[in-house]
Amino acid sequence: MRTEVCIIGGGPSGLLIGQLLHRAGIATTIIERQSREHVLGRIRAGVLENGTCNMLEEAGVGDRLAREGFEHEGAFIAAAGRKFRIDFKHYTKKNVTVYGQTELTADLYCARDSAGLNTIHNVEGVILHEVTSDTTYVTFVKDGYEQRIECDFIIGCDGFHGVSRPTIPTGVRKEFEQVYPFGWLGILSETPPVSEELIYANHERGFALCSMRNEKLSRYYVQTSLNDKVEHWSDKRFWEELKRRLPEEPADILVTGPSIEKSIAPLRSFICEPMQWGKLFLVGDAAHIVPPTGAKGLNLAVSDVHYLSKALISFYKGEEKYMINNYSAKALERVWKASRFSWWMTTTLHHFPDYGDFGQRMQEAEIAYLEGSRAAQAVLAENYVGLPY
Ligand code: FAS
Ligand code: PHB
Repeated sequence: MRTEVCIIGGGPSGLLIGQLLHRAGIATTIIERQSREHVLGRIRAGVLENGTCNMLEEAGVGDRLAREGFEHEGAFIAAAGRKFRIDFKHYTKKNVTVYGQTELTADLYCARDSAGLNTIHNVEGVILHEVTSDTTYVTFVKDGYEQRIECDFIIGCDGFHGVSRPTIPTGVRKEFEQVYPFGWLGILSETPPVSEELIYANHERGFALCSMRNEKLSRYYVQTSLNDKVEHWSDKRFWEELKRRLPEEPADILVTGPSIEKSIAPLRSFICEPMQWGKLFLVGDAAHIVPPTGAKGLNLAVSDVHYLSKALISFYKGEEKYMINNYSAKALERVWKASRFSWWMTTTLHHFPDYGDFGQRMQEAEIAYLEGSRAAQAVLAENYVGLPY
């Protein structure tokens, strides 16, 4: 088969760029390793930047988000038994929106179905061929039969463990990585959120985060050690630990209940340069990973989509090739800045076993300075709502 743009990966990146290219009259085929149910069963990001909401609106999938998303004008930082609010709206005139990645992915699948676009699930053995030539193509196996897609361009939206990034030769790509000495244990519970806005809590026992999906569905996280396992954490143990890491007020009103999802995710910062090679472009987690402390992972994928969709649309209109040739440089500018913010939130709010007393005091001083400085709060706010594209 032949298409103009072959997209590897049917997660939020692949679906969103597929939708934007379709609306510009560009043909795409998405090939996805998992079933649609598997993709839609992932519980991941929860906070959308202002720019992400605008991009979903531009893609024609903003209606349910506008109806069901929760606008948040601020968030709390908790430490040393107290909490203080960062007023995003006051410093940036913008807010963020709480709307689960699962919902966003479902909206995008629905739009793709309505447009009758080609999405092939449960593929295996995806291989990218002749990526630096004008005859690039992708092969894969579906139901035991090898298939081939001829295309003009390939977009690698296949996440951190995908096949696209490794297609760029090791001599060409440079990878930057920081693995953090802890993970996040996250649970979803059908309980009312403990707070109307998110609480990011620093504690000597470890970081905790109180988030939500709606007024009846809460999302909580606690920092865990690297060798921790989900089976070590009963619901009872989780709730007791979460309460110990929160200030008295939220801890006393926390409504607990059975977890309906429980998982541990490792934390790393990772960036691959360049994000393009020949006819291959990397988007989202295929190119970079940020620790979720800054709520940037999904949002960075969307800004990559913004830059690349504009570049491809310009190319197919017969305009100059500058945008296509400059995609990686342009995307990486924002990727590094968002990575810095995610790293800063992570190193400021988590407990690092090897920090020692001095390191712990530096963290406390950083948070105390943030509490007392309008300038420091303005910096956090403008990064959290999302830097301009
Ligand atoms: P994705 O990983 O979402 O999608 C890649 C798709 O490619 C998948 O569907 C995969 O099945 C498919 N694929 C992989 N290899 C393939 C192959 N060889 N052939 C075909 N298809 C292939 N971000 C936040 O902002 N906040 C959070 O709280 C948060 N929590 C997270 C928790 C976990 C456990 C993980 C892994 C990530 C989390 N993230 C979070 C980040 C996450 O939201 C990503 O940034 C977001 O999913 C990026 O979307 P994609 O780039 O589409 O990658
Ligand atoms: C979430 O609701 O899943 C969430 C929110 C903010 C973060 C990370 C995760 O920084």
